[in-house]
Amino acid sequence: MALEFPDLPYGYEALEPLVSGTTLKTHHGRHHRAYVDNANALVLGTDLAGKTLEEIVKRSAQRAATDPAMIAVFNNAAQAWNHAFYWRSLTPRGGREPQGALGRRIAADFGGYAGFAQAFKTAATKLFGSGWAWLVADGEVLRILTTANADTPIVQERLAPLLVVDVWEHAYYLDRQADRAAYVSGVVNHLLDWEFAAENYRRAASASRTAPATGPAPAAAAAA
Ligand code: MN3
Repeated sequence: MALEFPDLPYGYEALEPLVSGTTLKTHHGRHHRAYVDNANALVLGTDLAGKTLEEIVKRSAQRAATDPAMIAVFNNAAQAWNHAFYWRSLTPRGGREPQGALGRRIAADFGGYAGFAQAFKTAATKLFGSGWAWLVADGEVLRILTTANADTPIVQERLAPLLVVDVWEHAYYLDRQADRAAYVSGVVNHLLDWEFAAENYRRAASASRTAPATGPAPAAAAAA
């Protein structure tokens, strides 16, 4: 079965004025769709055809070191996964601070929500070139992480993404031109979906409680 191109979870104009309908139509309808179409075309006739998107991302990441053809599979499949997660990380009803267990964890790890927001904005704004800014659960601890290009934390077994913000220029250039900081501030202050993050955090926390003890972190994770 081919990979599905998911609908946006809200209308194209739902995030205005912070993210315009024009941006969302292009970003979702052209960029995200192209990643899904390319991934489908690239796995056709290979043993990755029919696998889930997450499996294709993980297997192509593992094989890319020895099989250069897997680099394009990874780039397109990972971008398809990252974009689907990004749409769900945003909501027109955002702007409320995280509550409950996730809110307490953020207070513990970042010295309060304001500390988190400032650190996240700085990381997202300063990331050089194209990429993504993530809030991830790393075992019991929360971390802010940036990845370049299509890279995604789901290839690291111990990391569970909670939220992501796309900082490729196509995410903001039509609205903000070169002012990435304004886009990032608007998203963090008004559009992050903390209920989605809390759901991801609950799932990650219960998985880490039931998981067997693991060995040392892989080198890639330690360097990230
Ligand atoms: Mn994008």
